[in-house]
Amino acid sequence: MRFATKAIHAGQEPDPSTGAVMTPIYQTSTYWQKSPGEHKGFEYSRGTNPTRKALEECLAALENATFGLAFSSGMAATDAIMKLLKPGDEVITGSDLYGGSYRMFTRIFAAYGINFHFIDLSSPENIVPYLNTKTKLIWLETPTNPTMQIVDIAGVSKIAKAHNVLLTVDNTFASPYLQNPIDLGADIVMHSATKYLGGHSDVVMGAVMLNDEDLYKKLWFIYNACGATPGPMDSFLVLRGIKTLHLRMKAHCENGEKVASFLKAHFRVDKVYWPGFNDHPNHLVAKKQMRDFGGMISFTLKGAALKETFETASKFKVFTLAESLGGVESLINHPVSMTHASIPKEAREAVGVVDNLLRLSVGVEDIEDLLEDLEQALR
Ligand code: P1T
Repeated sequence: MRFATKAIHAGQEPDPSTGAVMTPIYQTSTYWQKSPGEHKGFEYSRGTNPTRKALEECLAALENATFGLAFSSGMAATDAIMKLLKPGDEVITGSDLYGGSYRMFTRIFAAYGINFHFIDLSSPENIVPYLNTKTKLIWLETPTNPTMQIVDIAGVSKIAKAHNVLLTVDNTFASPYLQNPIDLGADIVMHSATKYLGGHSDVVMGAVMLNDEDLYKKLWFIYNACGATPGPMDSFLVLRGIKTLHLRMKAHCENGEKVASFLKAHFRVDKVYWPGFNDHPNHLVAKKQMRDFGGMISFTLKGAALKETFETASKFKVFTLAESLGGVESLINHPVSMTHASIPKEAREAVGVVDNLLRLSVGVEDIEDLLEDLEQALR
């Protein structure tokens, strides 16, 4: 099946008990057993639920993976993957990363004896000096949050495979519509399904997709044993959101390109971070591994201090000042005080997360309204 067909149908059949065309919300915590252990494949909803199962099959299909797991948030998905590691293990990851991932790595897993190297991943060879026998995982985002750096997934995968190190790609910003890391050699794909997969800013969820059965079994054990699994209502919402993923992403990309070009030409704007520009440092890699360039854009306000940046961020009327991204509505975010506040100043400024940086999640509203809003807010 092709992408749009998978988005609408994968994992979903008319309900066997009623013929309902849409997957029902199986709002139950537990399931009848005829005699102990004799049941229809479902025992207890922390581990298995039919609505969640349909979603997980759909998620796997979108990433061309064999297995899918849904978690109660993107962070819960990250947490489960990190629990594959043991004290003394080392992780190589990017220096530009979602603030919550950085916080979990440095303040939760570092305390359990896992060592993290935060490095510039713009060139795969940068990884080599950090590899040693303790290296067990490479964790990368591409495009990165919030400066839209592009990491060459196939290039990193080649190095990871040669050293027997697992590669996980956080594919939240691209969505499976724009990029499929498993096809490029990644072992695990992770998503904050809160974003483009859900698509309507009405649910918090995480997803993990992979091919290796042993690894899937290990992750399923953690998922069931630790229990950060989503309920049936949230599973239904993401399953429904995914049905329009391809339509929404097309519109996000179209609007994104126009907003990026508008910003680039604006006298109050200094840097614009968007992988679709020819002069983006890894534009050619983006062109090779992504189908389009997405609707996430960051920019700096020329010469603006924090106060002026706050004033500008508060002037938007169509873009809503809020954390998160990937919904149909446009959002504006100030990374330093919002999504990336938990990263120390020195570390974030080294990768361009400065006081006058603003991040846009360009939604699918009428482009003229979005450009007029930018025009009035930047006046
Ligand atoms: O919020 P949650 O569903 O737990 O997902 C965490 C997460 C993981 N990875 C990336 C790349 C993310 O962007 C996020 C969440 N990010 C935001 C809330 C944000 O506004 O950037």
